[in-house]
Amino acid sequence: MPVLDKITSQQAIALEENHGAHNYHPLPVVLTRGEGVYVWDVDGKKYYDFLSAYSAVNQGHCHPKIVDAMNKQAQTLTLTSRAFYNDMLGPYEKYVTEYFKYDKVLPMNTGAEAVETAIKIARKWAYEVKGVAETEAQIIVCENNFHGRTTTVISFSNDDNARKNFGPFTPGFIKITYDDIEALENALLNNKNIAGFLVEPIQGEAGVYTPADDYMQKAKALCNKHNVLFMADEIQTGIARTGALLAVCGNCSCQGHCERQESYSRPDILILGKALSGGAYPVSAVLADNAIMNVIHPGQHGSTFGGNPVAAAVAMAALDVVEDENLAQNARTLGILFRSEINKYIATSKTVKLVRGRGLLNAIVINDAEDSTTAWDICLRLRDNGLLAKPTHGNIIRFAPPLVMNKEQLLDCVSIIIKTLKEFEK
Ligand code: IF1
Repeated sequence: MPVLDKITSQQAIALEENHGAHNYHPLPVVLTRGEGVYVWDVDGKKYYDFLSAYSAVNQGHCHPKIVDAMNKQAQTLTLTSRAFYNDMLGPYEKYVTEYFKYDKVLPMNTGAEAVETAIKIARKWAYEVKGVAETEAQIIVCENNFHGRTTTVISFSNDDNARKNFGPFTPGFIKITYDDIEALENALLNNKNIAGFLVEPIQGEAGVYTPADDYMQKAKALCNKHNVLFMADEIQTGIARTGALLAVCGNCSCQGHCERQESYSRPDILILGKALSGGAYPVSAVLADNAIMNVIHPGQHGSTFGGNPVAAAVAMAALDVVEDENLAQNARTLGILFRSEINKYIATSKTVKLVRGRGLLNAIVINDAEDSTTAWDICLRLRDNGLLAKPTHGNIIRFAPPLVMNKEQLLDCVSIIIKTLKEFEK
């Protein structure tokens, strides 16, 4: 069969089943097209996308400005490697460092690679600047974290499914309870070997677990006090998703650009991915100031594709869109509306325990055993009713639509969700 022939859902699913590794369990829907907040399946049925490719498509599917930048650059120059200079990387590096207010950026491709990069930078900083004895550096991480799938990153996961039979693991990580500032203080006390504290401002995979409003600020202050790098994994929470340019900004509406962020919770190492490209292309980045980033010298880190001209063009367009279309403010306003509408329903519901989140990164917790299939069954029914979402650990459904949604569309989605949930009330 020629690969470009139209195929049915059943054929597409069978092909993946037969020829692809079984490392995913997708919701049975086969998508062929996307535009803004919508996606269409191979039969032409239209859905609201309430996952946004795990918060990569914040700017909406196939945003014309991003697609245009990608097309133009793809026709001009796609890849030089870093063996030579190219005329897009420098302008992108200037753009992205000014955008997020850091001295330097190290460009990579996927989120996990950017986390690996941040870990390497933090360790090198610990040895060469802080003065930790070689091989002794430790990084503090949180329980129930999700930072990616590489062997080092899963070394400090506590998800059995993600770890089992993938060892031996990389040493040098200390795990503490999330959203527990005392636990962080205890881990920092009397330990001179800590290089950094790596943390998600909101834990996505753990079910959109949202910490206390002042957790990030307090963690940052403790890191400062103990000369430890505060490393924020904003791969999922960043780029306007939670109602501010960065989630470490908490409930402030500064879009990451204000004094409050500068003085309280500005990460020493900022890790970005996903929506840095609007979901058009794999683009990730690690940002830091010179005192930290300058520990990296030629030959010590890199990637064939990192910082390629297409990635540079796409990322600049994607970040332009975030500003042009005021996506942080929109996510903030619609998020408040979403949670208040869902909360009205929850007051009458036996099926849903609670809704939580910030901006347009939200989740509902289903009132059923953690290992029951209720959340999955609800997602199948949501699909039938024209809205795509995916369960996460422990009977939780994540709701994260593209940030280009408008109020009318959001209320339409709320009514689809409530109508569907009602079908599950006992
Ligand atoms: C999968 C979750 C989301 C991330 C944070 C790094 C990475 C991710 C905070 C790695 C990636 C994705 C990967 C995806 C599932 C998904 C996910 F459910 F696992 F937790 F988004 F919520 N840091 N998260 O969330 O980035 O290397 O994938 O580019 O299928 O593994 P990546």
